[in-house]
Amino acid sequence: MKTVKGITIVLAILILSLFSWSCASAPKEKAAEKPAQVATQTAATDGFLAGVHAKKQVNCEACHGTGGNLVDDNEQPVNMNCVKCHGALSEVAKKATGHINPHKSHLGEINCTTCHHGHAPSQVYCLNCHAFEMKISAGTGTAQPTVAPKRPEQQAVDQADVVVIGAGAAGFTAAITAYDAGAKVIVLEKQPITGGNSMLAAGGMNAAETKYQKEKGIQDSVDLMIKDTMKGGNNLNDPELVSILAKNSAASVDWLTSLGADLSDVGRMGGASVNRTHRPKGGAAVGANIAETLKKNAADRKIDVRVNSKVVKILEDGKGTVIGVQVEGKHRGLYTINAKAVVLTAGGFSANPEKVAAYRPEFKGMTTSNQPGATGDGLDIGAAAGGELQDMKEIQIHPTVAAGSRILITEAVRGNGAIVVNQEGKRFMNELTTRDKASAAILNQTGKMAYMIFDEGVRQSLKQIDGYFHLELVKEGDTPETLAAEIKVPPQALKATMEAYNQAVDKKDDAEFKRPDMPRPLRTPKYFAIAIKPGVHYTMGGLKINTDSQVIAKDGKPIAGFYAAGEVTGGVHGTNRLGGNSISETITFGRIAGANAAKLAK
Ligand code: MEZ
Repeated sequence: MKTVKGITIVLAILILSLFSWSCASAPKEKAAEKPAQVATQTAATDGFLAGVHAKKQVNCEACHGTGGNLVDDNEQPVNMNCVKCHGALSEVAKKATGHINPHKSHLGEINCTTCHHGHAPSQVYCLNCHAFEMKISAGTGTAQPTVAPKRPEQQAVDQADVVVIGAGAAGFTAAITAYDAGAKVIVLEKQPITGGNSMLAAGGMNAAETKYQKEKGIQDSVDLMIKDTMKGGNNLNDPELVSILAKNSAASVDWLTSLGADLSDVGRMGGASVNRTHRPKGGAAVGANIAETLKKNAADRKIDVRVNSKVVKILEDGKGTVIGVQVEGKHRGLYTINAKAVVLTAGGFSANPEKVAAYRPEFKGMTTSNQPGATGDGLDIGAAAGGELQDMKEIQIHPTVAAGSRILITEAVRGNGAIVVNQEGKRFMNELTTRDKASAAILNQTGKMAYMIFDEGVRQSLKQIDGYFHLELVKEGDTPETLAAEIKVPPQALKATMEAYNQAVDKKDDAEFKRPDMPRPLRTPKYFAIAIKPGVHYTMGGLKINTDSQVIAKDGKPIAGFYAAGEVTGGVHGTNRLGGNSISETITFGRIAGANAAKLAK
């Protein structure tokens, strides 16, 4: 993993200074009887934040309140109290001085307790994917075995019309749609934050015949999107699902923009015949924009979203109808939610190396671009509830993950004009081919790696490239030769490659590699390179669904009360998903699943 050098982000200093700050605004509830277990844990975990607080005379009640309650799974009271004393995440971020600011990230406003823990070692959530040099206050020590809170003998059973499992784009979309159709909805997310992989989505959302394409004079059609998607998936896709994806794609863009998302920029992805990948203005990353939009809309509607809440079982009535879920809450423990419909939107398993290697031994040890929660538990509980799995061996390797990291270099960089060269400084593929072919070509090169090469023109065209500079993944040079020296490829070879490419752009004909779209030449200094290697990105297989997003059982019939959408399903993408079709799928099938679940619940 790459380390960002020269910047030691000493969170400890910040946190400790915050603690030494007089906590005058700490809730001054009358010191009622101390919750016995909390007191025991605080004493026993002196090194952790509870102990640090205790030394500053911030007592248990300041975080936990009175009356012996521990915390809810959203850790709401604790987080509210963190904010009361220390300020909101955005305010804390202003006090940081480091190059990388963990309080201001692409994860948005998240709970303080995502990283900071009272009774266990604190851990920086960013380090699940990044390798920053970060220290965190109360970050070390051995957690005491958790003292199970005293619970009533009989756990209360919660009630909902629709339970949604997984709070990525598909989950939020299903939840908002079901809520707007009048359903009482509960969303369950096992991670401490919402957003899933959707929040990391970079390049954009595919849609055909949209108002943004029309404004830009782009000639596209639903049929062409179907054709491209089927071809990209080597025709193993379920044609009915592909048809639903394409036919509803423009309406899904309209739905998202009506909620406040920005999808006004349109670019090209591999395997697409025309520009149909929608993203925010200036080429900003699509995921953060969509995730924030969906989260805000769920919050505005006061939808009950529970993090730290892992579904361990989907319940059925013995006659094959799904009737709810069993949940393991981080604090609440095991409990049940009765529901009239369950929508599974728990994502894929790219971040589960054992599962990936079990299906595809040749991918063992490969990095992944996915968030840590993408471990495939949703597939397991869906299959245990009777759902049929399909295409499980179809695992997508994204060609361009920054070498030695988990950071995806979006395909949009190539779409906007970057070329890919090997260590000999030569192009070796059509940069806009499909991911299966591009990854295979890179894995055939020296060191199984390559470099993405681009110029200032490409950089200016795509805002998300700034992030790669911020993460210090980019090498630069004033000329192709100086750039070549930086990345240790033969300077004359790189210069010749770039000149040949620029001539192909001028002639609008890439005779050698047949790249279909060359939006700009690479002639504007400076010149840039990012070292890349393929990494596990997406799992095309999953639960079989029909066009109503109902989960199909092994006997071929839909399971009553059970819906699924997004990466947890199989069939839409065949053997290879086209870039930009994932967000499209999550919104379109999330809307279908949410609407049908709400209809059933009425
Ligand atoms: O759909 C994707 O996976 C995507 C657009 C990824 C990317 O390269 O940005």
